[in-house]
Amino acid sequence: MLKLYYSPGACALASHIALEEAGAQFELQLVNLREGQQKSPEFLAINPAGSTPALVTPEGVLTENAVILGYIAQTHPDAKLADLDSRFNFHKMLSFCGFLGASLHPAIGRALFARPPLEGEAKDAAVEAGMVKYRIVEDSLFKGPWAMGDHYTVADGYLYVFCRWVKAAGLLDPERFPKLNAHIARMQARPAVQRALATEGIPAV
Ligand SMILES: N[C@@H](CCC(=O)N[C@@H](CS)C(=O)NCC(=O)O)C(=O)O
Repeated sequence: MLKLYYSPGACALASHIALEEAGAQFELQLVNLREGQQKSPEFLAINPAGSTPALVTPEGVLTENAVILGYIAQTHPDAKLADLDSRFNFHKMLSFCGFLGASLHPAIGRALFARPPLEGEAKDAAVEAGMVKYRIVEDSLFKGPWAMGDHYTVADGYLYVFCRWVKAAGLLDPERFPKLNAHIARMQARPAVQRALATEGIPAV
């Protein structure tokens, strides 16, 4: 059985949604980031980087959402969570996930979750730098109606996590980001997403 280490509302929600969409057999293990559980020896033995998500599979541990998402899509082909017939399309999807994980996530994470929190001009500058990444998604990377085009993929759950953060923070103006706002609504209508939110005890936005 798969085991996902997660923290409510954090980026592991993307992997959680993918497991729900896949109809996978899995269990969840909470890592309390506020209490610093990610730095405990027990968790560092799972992921030495001290971050969630981590997915324990029968073959070993996988980390990094982009990788976990690709693994879930490939190991649950019947769920059709990626274009598994086209090597190019599959990797195009991973490119998108790579942008989210390597570029957008650190930028918006710094703006919203820096410890200690940013304030004043420093916060404004960080928010602006973060929202530049959402502009790239809204204007260029997002194909519609789903991230990669006509078909839902695991990349949609990943995009949703980050859109959820900025929507909750009042930063995703519907007039400036119509596609991303519509995507949030489309995601939150999916039963798998509703199950993941309910299990993590976090609200829709
Ligand atoms: N690129 C990694 C980022 C993982 C990451 O930074 N996770 C955050 C939660 S969103 C975390 O666990 N941070 C640990 C901490 O705050 O110390 C991924 O996508 O899996």
